[in-house]
Amino acid sequence: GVQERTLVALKPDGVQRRLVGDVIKRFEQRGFKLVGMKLLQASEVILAEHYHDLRRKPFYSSLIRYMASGPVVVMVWEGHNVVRSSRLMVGDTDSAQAKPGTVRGDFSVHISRNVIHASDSVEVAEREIGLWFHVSELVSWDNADQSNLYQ
Ligand code: YYY
Ligand code: MG
Repeated sequence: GVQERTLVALKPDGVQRRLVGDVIKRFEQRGFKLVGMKLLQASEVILAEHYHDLRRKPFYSSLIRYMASGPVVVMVWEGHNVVRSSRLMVGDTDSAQAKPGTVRGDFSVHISRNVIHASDSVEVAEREIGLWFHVSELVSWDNADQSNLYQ
């Protein structure tokens, strides 16, 4: 896609380990545009909606407990192909398989504490952004350096 948006979230372990700044830096340096961001304690209700497709998995209840164990930082990033690119920047779901240079490959060792979330498709991104953000919390603004990033 063209100018897509995606949801990226630092999970509670990522916040506890002071990785928020590093992750923001990676997305800024890549050339993506931050259009929404907040720190919050996620409720079980929003987490159940967020991970609805995984509700029958054996790891589901521990996943929800982990995600509710402390604050998360949720962000919306915009740019060319940002959904696919952010998945590549985040790395494999299983930290043990995640390549060095990815967030998970640089900062985590186990799938159950893999530091970060990123939407896995454009459709899912739209649903997740709508779940975590009010429309009024998203800001449209122009890159001053647009012509350095795009043709
Ligand atoms: O999108 P992504 O986060 O890479 O993986 P999902 O398959 O959507 O699973 C969401 C979340 O669940 C994953 O980031 C860690 C956790 N999880 C787990 O604890 N154990 C598994 N076997 C699979 C996923
Ligand atoms: Mg997923």
